[in-house]
Amino acid sequence: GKEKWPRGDESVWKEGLRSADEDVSSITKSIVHHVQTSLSRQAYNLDDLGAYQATALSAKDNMLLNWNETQLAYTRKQPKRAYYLCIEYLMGRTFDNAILNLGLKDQYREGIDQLGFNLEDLIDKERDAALGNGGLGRLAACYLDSSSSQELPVWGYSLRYKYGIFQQLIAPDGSQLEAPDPWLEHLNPFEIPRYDVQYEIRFYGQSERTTKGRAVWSGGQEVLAVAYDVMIPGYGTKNTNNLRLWESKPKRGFDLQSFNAGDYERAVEASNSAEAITSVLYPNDNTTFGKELRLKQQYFWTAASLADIIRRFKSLDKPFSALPDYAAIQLNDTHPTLAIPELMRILVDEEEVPWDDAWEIVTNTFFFTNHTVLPEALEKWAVPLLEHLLPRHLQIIYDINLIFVQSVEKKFPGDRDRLARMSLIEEGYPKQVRMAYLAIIGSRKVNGVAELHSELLRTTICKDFVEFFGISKFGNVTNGVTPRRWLDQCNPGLSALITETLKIPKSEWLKDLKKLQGLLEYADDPKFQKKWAVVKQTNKERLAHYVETTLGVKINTKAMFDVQVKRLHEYKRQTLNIFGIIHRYFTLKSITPEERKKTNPRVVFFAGKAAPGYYIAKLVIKLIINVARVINADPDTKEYLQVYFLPDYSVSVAELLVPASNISQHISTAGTEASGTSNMKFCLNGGLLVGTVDGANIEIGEEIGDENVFFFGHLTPAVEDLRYQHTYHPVPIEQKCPALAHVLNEISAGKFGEGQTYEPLLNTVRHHDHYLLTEDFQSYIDALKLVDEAYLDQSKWLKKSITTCAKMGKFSSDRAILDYAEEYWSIEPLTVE
Ligand code: GL7
Repeated sequence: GKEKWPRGDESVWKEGLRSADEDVSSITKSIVHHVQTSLSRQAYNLDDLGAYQATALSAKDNMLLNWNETQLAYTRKQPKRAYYLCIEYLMGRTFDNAILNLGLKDQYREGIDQLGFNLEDLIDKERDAALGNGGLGRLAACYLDSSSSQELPVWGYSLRYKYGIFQQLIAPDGSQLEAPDPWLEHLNPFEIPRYDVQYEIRFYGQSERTTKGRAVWSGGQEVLAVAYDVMIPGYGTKNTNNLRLWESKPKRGFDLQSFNAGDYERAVEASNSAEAITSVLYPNDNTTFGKELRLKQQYFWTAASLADIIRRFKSLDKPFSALPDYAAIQLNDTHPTLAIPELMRILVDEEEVPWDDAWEIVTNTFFFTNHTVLPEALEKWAVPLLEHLLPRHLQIIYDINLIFVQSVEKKFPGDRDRLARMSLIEEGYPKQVRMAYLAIIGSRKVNGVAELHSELLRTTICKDFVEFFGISKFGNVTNGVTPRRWLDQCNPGLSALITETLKIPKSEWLKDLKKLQGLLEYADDPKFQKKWAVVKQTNKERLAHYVETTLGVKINTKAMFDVQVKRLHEYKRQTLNIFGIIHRYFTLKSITPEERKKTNPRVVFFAGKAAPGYYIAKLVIKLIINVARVINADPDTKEYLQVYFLPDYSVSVAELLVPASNISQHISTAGTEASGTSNMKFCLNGGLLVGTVDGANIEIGEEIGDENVFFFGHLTPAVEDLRYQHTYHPVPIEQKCPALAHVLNEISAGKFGEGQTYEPLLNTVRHHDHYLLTEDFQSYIDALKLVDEAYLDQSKWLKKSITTCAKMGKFSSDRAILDYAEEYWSIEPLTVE
């Protein structure tokens, strides 16, 4: 029998219930209260950091009320839920976004003002939650914002890394240095520890098969997973979803036996190894790093998340066959693929569900998104490592494979090559488990992240699986970005201008981004264009101010701002950009001062981190910085060309860069960038795009009109042929592309510092040229020339800029998350009253 609740006198309880602080005076009261109690500080004697913390705690209280009501509604109404498993979430800052989504920013500004502080200063005190590398992690963060805003019951699951992505420092010689990111040093006001939500996670040990395909897994090491919850407030709704992060802890504080024997080091060894699991985010983007600790992270996170999901499902008192009616689990890339054998283990070994029934449940519960076709990013785990760390899971993977391969043989009798190609186990020394294949066969549906990418998946990596399962299993959901953070929050000037022009409340177009189309009728209007230009100029000045305070340089804000910010990767071709800059510099030097005056002044910004072990990517950073040094100091050209590398790129730095761009560059070799998402952010803020016919650039062109995009370069179908040519019929670079050859020679000759340093980088272009710089360089230069010409006619340019923004509606992450909800997960919105 359930207890009656509340205990005691209900009216006393009710009187104690807190309601939201929505007016200025309750907000200031709450802030002062937190100063006195939570921070234990003298109320009158407070610095910005303290004021930020108290204010953030008051915002958190407001979110908590909504969070509680949302979770209660989910528990009561028992809707089908979706769980988004992503090993990284690049959240950035929370406070500003929270008060915007709560609709309380004006009230907070006024309250902060009354207390003698400035809201923007306090916002700047927050450290980014940088638990991700790049696009993949930021996409996950946008999807959480959209799931709450669209009132969809979605929870995220990930790891609570003690250290996020490293902090990037630049040494005097231009090298990247890495420093730790101890982001939890100060109190994190936005997380709620859940010491009562804990699971034991096993590693190593032995697995003994028993009967009916079951086994008993025992021994080894047991580690505790402790939950921390992060609230995800929706925009203009009470719905507040949850991001649950797991922290690893030793099951026992220390080993008492060793401790009593005086061996203190030994006593804490196991506890250190348990804590190591969630210590640090792996800093690789689009490449695998096959280390045991990474595999431990993956299993720790998926096992804890599944245990949590299953516990919640069991409280519903339904048969296991109903799991797919109550839960959809999204595998974001292959990192959580161990969830598939783990759910089989839970169902078969622990719940005694027959194997075939269990497999039916599994393959109706999981969904898999692939985020890249780069071969170096496709995860494979060595069989001996898996066997050592997760002996039971390896058995299960072998059993899944046996049954699968038999069914392939049945459909395509005698096709040995096909069996070898499709097997989950890749032969070799050592044998390896192909995680993408496991994810494909264990999921209900598979998708890519832009039209071109999804098509490439169907015709390459998934080809055999399309022939086996049929085409309908392989879909596409083009990525999106949240217009709350990436327009309203980062570009308040533009947001206000849009609202004033559309004559509808902000909340309407921010949740239905196609409404931006209403701007089209003003695209030619000189008055509107003027206002549009003023907003851009203000954003450029804001960025210039940031650069001045961080790098100590003054920037010409009248020049065109050209931005390329993203992880350093050969396929993204920051090299093309810096070589193009050198080419432009030489051209400027070769003309008369009078001719120079007629050119279009340009300031180029780079930012981005290189994986610490990625030698060539680090060389590119060094080259950019040393080229910038020479060019920025040259009195002949400095008025016409300036180059800056902004260190330590982050979500917060992106929020300054994105609104300030006139053009941004997305110039990957065709067929390599699965989607890209910053391309969407720049265009949404009225920046024009210089890009290759790749990833989501293509769909952006389709939406806004190809005449508004500066496309260049070879198309995807040509790439493979060209690579073949480069390997078997190489043509010297001097012949293929003399302009580029000249640039490389000048670098070699020491024009930008010791030429020898850059040889390994230059050789990647001279030989093989896998990313086809020599093939695309000339058309890239031509495209930039068109940019210069177009920029001369400001009225035409502004029309392009306005049109671009107006037609970006498709790229809201609201559209993307609704696609997933309807076409994949079969979940429905649930409004919290
Ligand atoms: C990525 C893709 O490289 C990027 O193009 C895409 O926009 C993003 C989100 O789908 O996923 N894949 C990947 O491994 N990383 C990405 O950013 C790190």
